[in-house]
Amino acid sequence: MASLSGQSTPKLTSGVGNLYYDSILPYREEASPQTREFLARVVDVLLDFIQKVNDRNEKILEFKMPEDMQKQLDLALPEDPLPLKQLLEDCKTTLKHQVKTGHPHFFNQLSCGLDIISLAGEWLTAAANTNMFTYEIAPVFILMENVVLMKMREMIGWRSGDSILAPGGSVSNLYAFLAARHHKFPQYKEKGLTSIPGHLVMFTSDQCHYSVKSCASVCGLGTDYCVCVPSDERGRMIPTELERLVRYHRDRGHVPFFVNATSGTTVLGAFDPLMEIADICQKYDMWMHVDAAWGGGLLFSKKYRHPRLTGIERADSVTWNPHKLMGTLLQCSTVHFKYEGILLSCNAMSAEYLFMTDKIYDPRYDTGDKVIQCGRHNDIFKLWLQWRGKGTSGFERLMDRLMELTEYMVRRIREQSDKFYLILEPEMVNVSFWYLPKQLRGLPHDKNKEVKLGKVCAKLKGRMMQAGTIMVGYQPDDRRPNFFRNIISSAAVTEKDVDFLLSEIDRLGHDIIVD
Ligand code: ABU
Repeated sequence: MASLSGQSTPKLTSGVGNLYYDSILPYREEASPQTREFLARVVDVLLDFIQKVNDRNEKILEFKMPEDMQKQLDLALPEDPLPLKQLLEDCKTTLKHQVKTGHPHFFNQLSCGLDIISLAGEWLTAAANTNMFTYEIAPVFILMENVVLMKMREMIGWRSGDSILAPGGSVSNLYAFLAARHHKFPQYKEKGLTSIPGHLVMFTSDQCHYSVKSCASVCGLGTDYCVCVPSDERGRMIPTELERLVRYHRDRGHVPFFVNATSGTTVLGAFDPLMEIADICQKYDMWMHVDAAWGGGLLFSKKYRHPRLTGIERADSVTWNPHKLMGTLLQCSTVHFKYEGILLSCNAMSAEYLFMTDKIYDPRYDTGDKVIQCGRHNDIFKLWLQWRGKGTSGFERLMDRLMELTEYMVRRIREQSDKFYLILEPEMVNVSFWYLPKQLRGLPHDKNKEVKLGKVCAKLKGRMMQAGTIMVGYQPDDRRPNFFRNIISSAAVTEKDVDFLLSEIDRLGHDIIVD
């Protein structure tokens, strides 16, 4: 593959390499050429990395134990400045040891891949280096947020509402919790706990993301009052169990007020039945939040949206992370509300040094008072640019492709049932499976064998890391010991990569022996 940077090893001319930070912009107004050369070589380093990320012959990582990694790196913060040539070397060394999460053989995380248009957006964002709290310092980006978030609300099924970008899905879920409490107990903001007539209780499935439980801890309910509703064998909340638990708590004088339904659970990729949950929320006057951080992307797909997300329009709030299935660069998380103005009403503190009401423009364009943080990173441009590049239809094609590849993987696993055990039929791009080394093939499948298969996961993952050729995550859940969770969320993946993944697992694992 030809070099993306056009240089075999990006190097600075000695005239620039020996300069220090105070010999280029902004310290030296006349130093544009030197500044450009330095930045151009840094870009060359980035381009070389991107090329390696997309090269199937490259390893995903050269794993080193932390103590050995430390020996390979000079991380010390010097007393005196270092020259630009050293800083360029630092950039190269950093990327040399970085895991290539955009590599077509990286299946380890919900966020995989390296979308080039979104990357271009992130580079521009860094250069613009602005804060998102007021229109006066981020005019274009604020307007972009309005356009993108309105479109996302429309896709959920709402004509109006409120939305914000937050630093990750966990914080998005926290925003939903805060808005729900504010909606039901508007006095809470001023009067605090005294305004609540009993112990608040929230409900979520036993498969939910741990951040939902963290809301109960952070917001003073206590984790005992985040009630885990049992899920069925496929990881979906059981609505009759939800209703039973709501009644149980109501009958004890507690205040059931918030239900989190998950659309795309982190491990199994399960979708809670939104219609039935919405009926229960309506019956008992509870706020319905949908954590679609993972599964939200499927809203683009006519083929896969239903029945998975049917009923999402009945929710009061929705978390949806473009940095997951949509492949927007990390991080890009959104949270949406059915009610216009709820974020300001809930969170505004009216700091006079930022949110003056006598500005020359309509202060409703300032978003900073909607949030509990002050400074807010610009996460919109990379999404907006990516959406312009793909079009809505491009995202739909991506969703359908990722789902089709997952179906392909399931087929291939079934065809090799001596070596692989599919744990359940996936609803999304999470494929849960065990690998059977030769030692465990041909034996009846029982709990005892599952324990052994669980031990295989840890050993095999260790071998994957040492070989550096593939990465797949594993975890236990409350029904079974360790099992693999494979994620196909990268646009780089093809059928050939799925075949490579399965054959590489077998190459690395066939001789594993466990007790
Ligand atoms: N916030 C959930 C991310 C988990 C994962 O990538 O596996």
